[in-house]
Amino acid sequence: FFYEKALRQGIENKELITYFQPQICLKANRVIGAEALVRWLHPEMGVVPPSKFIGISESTGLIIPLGREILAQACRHWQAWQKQGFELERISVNVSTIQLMHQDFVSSVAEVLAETGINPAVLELEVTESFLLQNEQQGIEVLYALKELGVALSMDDFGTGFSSLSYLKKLPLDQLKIDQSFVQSLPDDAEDLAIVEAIIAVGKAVGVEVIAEGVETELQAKFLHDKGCLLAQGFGFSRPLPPEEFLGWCRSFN
Ligand code: G
Ligand code: G
Ligand code: MN
Ligand code: NA
Repeated sequence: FFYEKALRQGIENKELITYFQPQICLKANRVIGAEALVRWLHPEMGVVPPSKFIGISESTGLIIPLGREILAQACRHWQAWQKQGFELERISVNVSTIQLMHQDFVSSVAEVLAETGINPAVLELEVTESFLLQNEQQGIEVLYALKELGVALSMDDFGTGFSSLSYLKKLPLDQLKIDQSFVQSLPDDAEDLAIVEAIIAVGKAVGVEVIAEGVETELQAKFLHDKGCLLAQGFGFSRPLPPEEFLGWCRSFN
């Protein structure tokens, strides 16, 4: 069912939209950002999660127009919320390695920034370590070019890849995102606890902010805060929300 043609049509019919998961400052207990997460609002299937179509979008190249559309939607929603008096410090958008390594990626980000007129510092791009395995030198150059645009960079799924930590010295990162697999069993699992503490220490050592994802319980949030991880997102605060519900949720939380 989920073949190229269906997805292409879905993109053309504007069926692909972004949900937003709030990111919380644990110190202030306030929403400071949001991660944009794509959903396919299929006329017959209902809400289709990205796990069902990101793979095919990558193998067909459709991730290029789709990714650009998601980026533009995220920036437009940020602006709409700002107009309503709610100014998020940042909006995070996932970027797959195929997008990042595409020759036009940096210029497409620049175009979306120009089109929407948002402050580039508000936009954070989430990348994964896998680009380093493909073409490390090219990947590093792309990240520096993105930093020139003024956007922030986050390393998603941190700790799950096969890369050496030495890249932390080479890459212009602003944030490490602790993968939810390490957060899930906190604070009971001794290994996960050690890994999370180590990531927080690495973040401090290289001067990069750390955020935990997959935070589901109050105990996890308290534990992370006490260990010095001051940012979190997860079902414990909110699931990814449709854009029309996001602002209301943030207003009642803050
Ligand atoms: O929202 P959900 O938890 O189902 O997301 C599952 C996966 O899909 C995550 O790994 C996330 O990185 C990926 N994903 C979600 N939205 C996007 C997107 O807009 N672009 C890319 N490249 N990946 C996305
Ligand atoms: O790959 P990436 O880390 O971008 O994707 C985040 C994914 O994690 C999304 O699919 C999102 O819906 C999911 N997610 C977000 N918060 C939680 C959580 O608290 N628990 C679980 N199990 N999944 C979560
Ligand atoms: Mn992500
Ligand atoms: Na992740």
